[in-house]
Amino acid sequence: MSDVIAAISTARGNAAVGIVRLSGDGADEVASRIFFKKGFDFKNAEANRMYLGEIRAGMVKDRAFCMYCRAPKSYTGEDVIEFQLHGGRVVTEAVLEAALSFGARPAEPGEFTKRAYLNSKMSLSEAEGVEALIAADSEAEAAAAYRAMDGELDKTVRAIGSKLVKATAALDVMLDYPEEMIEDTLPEVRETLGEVKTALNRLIGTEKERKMISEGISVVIAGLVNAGKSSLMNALCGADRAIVTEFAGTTRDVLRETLEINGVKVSLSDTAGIREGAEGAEKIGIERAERALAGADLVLFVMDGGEPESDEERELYSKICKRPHIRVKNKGDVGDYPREADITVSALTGENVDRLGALIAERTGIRAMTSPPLTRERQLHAAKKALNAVVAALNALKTSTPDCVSADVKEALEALYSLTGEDAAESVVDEIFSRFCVGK
Ligand SMILES: Nc1nc2c(ncn2[C@@H]2O[C@H](COP(=O)(O)OP(=O)(O)OP(=O)(O)O)[C@@H](O)[C@H]2O)c(=O)[nH]1
Ligand SMILES: [Mg+2]
Repeated sequence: MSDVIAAISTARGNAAVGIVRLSGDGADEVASRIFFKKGFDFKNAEANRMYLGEIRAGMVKDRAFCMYCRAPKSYTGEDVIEFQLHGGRVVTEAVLEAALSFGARPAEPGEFTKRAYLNSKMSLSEAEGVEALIAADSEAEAAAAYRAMDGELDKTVRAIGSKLVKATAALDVMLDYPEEMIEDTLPEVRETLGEVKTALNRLIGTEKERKMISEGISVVIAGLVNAGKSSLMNALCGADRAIVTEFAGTTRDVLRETLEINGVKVSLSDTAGIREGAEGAEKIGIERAERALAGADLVLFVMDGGEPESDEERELYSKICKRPHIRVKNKGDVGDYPREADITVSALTGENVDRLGALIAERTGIRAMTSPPLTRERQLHAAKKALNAVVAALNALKTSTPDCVSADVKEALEALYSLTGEDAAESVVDEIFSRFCVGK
C-alpha cells in the first residue's frame, strides 16, 4: 500500500495551464472530492482519458480536465490522477490544499519518479535521464538526456553485464570440475573480459563528451590585432557584447559569454589581438589570450580579409594549427586577398555568420556521437570501478586461481549494475531523487 502523494507539477506563476498530480492507492478517493462531472464516477472512469468537469477546492472553482491512469499502467506504476487546471498560483494551490485536506500528503522532490523506479517502471539511469532532460539548457544536452531516459545506457550496461555473467559461469564450471576444460575455458574467459574492458573504456570515454555537452564547449576567438575578433564575438552572440574600435589593441581582458550555437552549448571567448612589442595592459591581455588558447576545445582563427596575408599571421597560425581550429577569413565584404580559409564571413554585415555557427557545432562532434553518454558523475564512478575490477580479473587470470578471478568478475558486475540501479542502496536512491524538482 502506498500513500497518496500530491504536488503541483508545472512551474509557478501565471500560465495558461497548471497541473496538479496525485499518485498512490486511494488517489481516486481524494480526487472524487475535488473533481465533479455529471454521471462521472472514478470507479468506472476509462483509463488515460481526459474528462472535462468542474473542480471545487474551498472557495475556488475551475473548469478542468481530469485524467486517470490506473496502476500499473501509469508513470509511477500506481494509480495516478492529473488535473489540468488553469494556470496561476491560486487555482493550483487551492487544488493541492484540497487534496492534502482529503488525505494526500505533499510529494517530496522527485518522489513520482522515485516511485516509478521502485515499481520497476524505469531504471536509475533512466530516471537520471528524466532529471537531466528537465535541467537541460541546450538541444545537445536534451538529446543526450533523452537517450539515457530512453534506456540506451541500460542497454549498453546489460550487454556488458551479460558478458560478465558468461565469464562467471565459465569460471564456476572450472571451480566445480577443476581437472577438465581448463585449457579451453581460460582463453575464452580472457577474450570475454578483454571485450568487456574495451566496452567499458568506450563508455568511460564518453565522459569528455558529457562534460562538453553539459558545461559547454570552450571556443576561443583568436588572431592578430584588428582582425575583427570582437566584431565576430558580437555577431555570434547577436548582441553588442565586446567593444569594437578601429584601433589595434582594443581588447585586453578575455571576454566570455555562454550561448547556444546550433543546439550546442558554447562558452565563447573573445581575446586580445596578438602582436609583437605590446606593453603594459595590452601585454598582459596577450598573455591571457595565450592561456585561453591553451585551454580551448576549438579555436576560431580570425584573419583580416581586407589585408594581405602577413608573416605575422602565418607565424601565429603555425602555433594555432596544432589545436582543433577553424580558419575564419573576416571582412569578406571589403577586400578579397587570397588566403587558405575554412569559411569567409563578414562580422560587419553578418554574412555567413550562421554558416560559421553550423561549422562550429559540426566541429564539436557532439551531434555525431555514437555511444550513449553517461549523464552523471555517479555513473562514471561506477563504470570506472567496474573497469578496475575487470583489469584486476585479467591480471588474476595470469597469476591466480579461478576463484580469485571469479571474485573480481563479480565485483565488476556489482559496480556495473549499480550504474543502472539494480539493488541500489536506499541512501543512494534517496540522494539521487532529492535533487529532482517537486512534482516530477
Ligand atoms: N568592413 C568590415 N569591417 C570590419 C569587419 N569586422 C570588423 N571590422 C572593423 O574592423 C575594426 C576592428 O574590429 P574589432 O572587432 O575591434 O577587431 P579585434 O580583432 O577585436 O581588434 P583588437 O581587439 O584590437 O585585437 C573595426 O573598425 C571594425 O568595425 C567586417 O567584417 N567588415
Ligand atoms: Mg577586440
